[in-house]
Amino acid sequence: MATKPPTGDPVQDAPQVDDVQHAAAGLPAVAHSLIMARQQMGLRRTAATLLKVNQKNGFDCPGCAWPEGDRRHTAEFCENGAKAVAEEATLRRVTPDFFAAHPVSDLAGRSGYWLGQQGRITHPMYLAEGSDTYEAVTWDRAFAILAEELKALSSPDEALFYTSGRTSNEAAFLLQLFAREFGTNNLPDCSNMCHESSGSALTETIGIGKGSVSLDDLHEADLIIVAGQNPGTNHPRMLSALEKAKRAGAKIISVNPLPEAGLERFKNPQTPQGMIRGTALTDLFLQIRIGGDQALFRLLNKLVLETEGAVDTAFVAEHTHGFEEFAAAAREADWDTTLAATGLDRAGIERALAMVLASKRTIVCWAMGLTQHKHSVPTIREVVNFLLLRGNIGRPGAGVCPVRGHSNVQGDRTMGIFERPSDAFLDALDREFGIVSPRHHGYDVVRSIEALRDGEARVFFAMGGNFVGATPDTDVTEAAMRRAALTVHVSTKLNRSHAVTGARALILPTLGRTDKDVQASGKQFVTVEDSMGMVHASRGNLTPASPHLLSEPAIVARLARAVLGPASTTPWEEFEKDYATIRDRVSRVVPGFEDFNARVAAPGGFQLPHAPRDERRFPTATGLANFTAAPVEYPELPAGRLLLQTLRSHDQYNTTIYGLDDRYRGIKGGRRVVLVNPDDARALGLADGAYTDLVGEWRDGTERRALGFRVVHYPTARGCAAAYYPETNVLVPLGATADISNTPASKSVVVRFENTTG
Ligand SMILES: Nc1nc2c(c(=O)[nH]1)N[C@H]1C(S)=C(S)[C@@H](COP(=O)(O)OP(=O)(O)OC[C@H]3O[C@@H](n4cnc5c(=O)[nH]c(N)nc54)[C@H](O)[C@@H]3O)O[C@H]1N2
Ligand SMILES: Nc1nc2c(c(=O)[nH]1)N[C@H]1C(S)=C(S)[C@@H](COP(=O)(O)OP(=O)(O)OC[C@H]3O[C@@H](n4cnc5c(=O)[nH]c(N)nc54)[C@H](O)[C@@H]3O)O[C@H]1N2
Ligand SMILES: [Mo]
Repeated sequence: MATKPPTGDPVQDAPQVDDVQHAAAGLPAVAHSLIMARQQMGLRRTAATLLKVNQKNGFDCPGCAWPEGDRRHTAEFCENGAKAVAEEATLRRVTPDFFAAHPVSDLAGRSGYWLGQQGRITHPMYLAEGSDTYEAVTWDRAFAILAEELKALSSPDEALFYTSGRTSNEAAFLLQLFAREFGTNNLPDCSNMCHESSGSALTETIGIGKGSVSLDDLHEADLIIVAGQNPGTNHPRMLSALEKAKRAGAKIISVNPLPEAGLERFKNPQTPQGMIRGTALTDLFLQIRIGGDQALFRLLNKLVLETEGAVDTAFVAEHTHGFEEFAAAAREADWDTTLAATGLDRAGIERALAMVLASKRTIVCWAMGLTQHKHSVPTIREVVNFLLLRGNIGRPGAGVCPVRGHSNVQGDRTMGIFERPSDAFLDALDREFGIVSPRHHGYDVVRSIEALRDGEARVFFAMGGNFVGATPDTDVTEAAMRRAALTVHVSTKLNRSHAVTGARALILPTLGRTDKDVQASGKQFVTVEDSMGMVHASRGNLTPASPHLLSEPAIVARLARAVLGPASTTPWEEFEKDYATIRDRVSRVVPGFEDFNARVAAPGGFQLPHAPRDERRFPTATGLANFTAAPVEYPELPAGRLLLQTLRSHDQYNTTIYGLDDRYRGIKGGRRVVLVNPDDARALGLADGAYTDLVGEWRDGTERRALGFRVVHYPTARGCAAAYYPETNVLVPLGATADISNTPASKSVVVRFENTTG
């Protein structure tokens, strides 16, 4: 199996290398975002949109799930938020004429960058069986096709309903309700590839799969450990919070195989002084080997245990379970194994320990660098052990902070987008709607692909996202998708998933966050939940990209009516007319949403309850916070191989490619690069600038290839390499997933290098 760079693409991938940057944000970031915004939407629209991001009467930034703070300053946006807005508010259009000129076979040869650059989709489009060209279709006909295929299934479990995390609470609630009324829990979502490992680890240990800190906590912390996260690119507004914490005296440890510019120094564009000098953020950089975090935290835990008076014994006695077993396991930790697993030196770990012991309030933040490994769940549990030991959960300035990706990925899960819902949730849903939800679990993302591959699923419906672009094992996944009877994408923009279809396919164009949403009862707003459990309203203010778009709630409501017919007593028509009626139902089904409509009217919205944070109550199986004692694991590396992580460049939003530069890392004009430590590169005979194929080796003996990557000598940790996703998804085997959470292990792929031939 080999995946070649897409051909027929006017934009050539010719990466150049420039200096690595040591600071993030600042004037260049503002300038870059404005240039791109102007190119996409012109001056007037740029002003109309960018001033409304994250404002009281504006829309929620579709960029990321970082919370908004007090929402008072104008221009509370960051470079990547601005790019996300420009990408959506673009004036470019993909019309039926475009599809006539570009058959599916043509689209399939284009890069993701090219597809995204074509603009907003204007009409519902249908690809008939045997045809190579999408044609415009009426909404009624589109829903009739969907109903026909869904009703023809021999079981509701042959249908898959995927959600990407931009979907509003209202649309998500309707989609899961429809799926369950239809009869399936097959609700895979992007979270399965993202923070599922965090959810799994936290639910078992503290009783709720969400972070326990607020923005104020970050501002008040003594020590913030940022592990496996690149906020300068992916959560730029987090840098303001880190800066504020530093000003108040906090220390920051960054744990990462890469020296990420945003964590080194932050130039705050909102202050004149910040623009010039900036603030150094990281006090201690632990340049860890990929997958070494569990070993690091385990040793730190042992060292804390061995320090007189360091353990919060009162907290441990009153609030936790499993301490003895955990302590016994931690005492087994030894320096040699830890140094081998982490690639760190003793002095670095001892400095970290001193900072840990000096801190009364510690927060650990993390993202994909911790969640996408085989042993991610035990790694995150070890982080929880670390915090529990010194009582760092459930008091100000302390706690767990998994930093979410998509702007409403956390809210979608709260609304019931989950293939393994709790009985309590389904009971409440059934009571409210008089339905009988299926109780057996559904498929997550990886199992959905297997089901398509094995002919066990036949209809694939996606509420946003780019399923074949974002999922692992590209060749396997694309072949699986092509076996479907019908694939349907509710989308704003074109992507790879529209070109890799089942026998029939539909594209259902929808409103984005920035678009005005008017229904029969008047102008609507939707709601979202950020990474810290704050729920607030989002109102678009732009004239929609086309008069033919339907909102996401309207699409689900009409789909439900077409499929379920008069037998359904759910008021789908009412829901479409007035989203407040959806929120009324949510308030009776989902705990924490009581009086939803009234409370969301408050400026800034409201905070969802979180028992560990609010009352040091841990709703776990034991009723206490659970220490755990998993064996320490770390990836093994055969000689002549490196561990490859697949990550984001500065110019992309997941599979949406904004441009071909990765400014902070000094890469320009191309994406097919592989970053290798110069010493490893010399040992492997990889000259800077040489082209190499990446060959993924999997334990079952199979190999996967990604062709033609430019080698860049780069200061990553020894034994490690990095290249961008989604180009490298082809290297991640479908079976390579995290234990328990089943999240693709896309941050630790064993690869060897072969000279590019031809
Ligand atoms: N601009 C922009 N913003 C985004 C996104 C985007 O694509 N573009 N995506 C959004 C989404 S959905 C998500 S989930 C988040 C993702 O946010 P991040 O998790 O920051 O994204 P990645 O680029 O995957 O970066 C992973 C980081 O973990 C480090 N890392 C890799 N392996 C290890 C390891 O084993 N240990 C440690 N300690 N570190 C490791 C990498 O070097 C890198 O710094 O961002 C969200 N925000
Ligand atoms: N190798 C590797 N693979 C990964 C990752 C990795 O780090 N490495 N990261 C994983 C992670 S963390 C995630 S979250 C997933 C992301 O997986 P997805 O969420 O599926 O992918 P995105 O690229 O975010 O989806 C982009 C598409 O969403 C559509 N869209 C944008 N806005 C809207 C909207 O408002 N409504 C609707 N209906 N559609 C909209 C557009 O058509 C756009 O093309 O990828 C995962 N895959
Ligand atoms: Mo994500």
